[in-house]
Amino acid sequence: MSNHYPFVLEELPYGYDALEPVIDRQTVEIHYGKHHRSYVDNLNKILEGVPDLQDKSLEELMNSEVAAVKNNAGGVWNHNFYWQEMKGEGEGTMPVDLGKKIEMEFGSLVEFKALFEKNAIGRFGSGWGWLVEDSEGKLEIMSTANQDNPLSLGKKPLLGIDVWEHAYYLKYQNRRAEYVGNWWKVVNWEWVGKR
Ligand code: MN3
Repeated sequence: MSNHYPFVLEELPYGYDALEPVIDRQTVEIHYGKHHRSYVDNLNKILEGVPDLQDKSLEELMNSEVAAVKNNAGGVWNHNFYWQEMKGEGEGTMPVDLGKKIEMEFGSLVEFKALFEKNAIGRFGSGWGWLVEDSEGKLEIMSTANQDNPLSLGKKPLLGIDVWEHAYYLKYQNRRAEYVGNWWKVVNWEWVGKR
């Protein structure tokens, strides 16, 4: 995958209906095919006229002081991540190392999930809820607004849930909490553990 201009829409790692019933086919079609694609297209359109930025990586562009560059680059990165961290066949097996680390830092998997959900549900307006690792290897739950990303704060995302309404509105309408609660069923823990 090329990590500079022109950016391409990463292939969806499964079919549009693979995340059913947690995330319905139509939501994936629109979220991936329209929203995610727009971030890629908009970023390319902006960079077309700015040769200085054309050799910058997505991560570098996410730190841009130009809001449109930062927002669209973040939109591309965040959605690449979102599709990769999920899978269709139900909640994957938690890798032992990750499970131990979560237990050590949050008490138990149940307590971790409750905190993660509360944080994601409480994000005001559009944004993302995250599990991140800081520079000392400590886990932390946080959220960001819009398409901001923890990388810009020196924290590495391990898990991130899109809580923009477009991620859930067709199926859940205003019931963000229900979407967040169901979302665990499509988390690919093996993938998360590899990070
Ligand atoms: Mn989205």
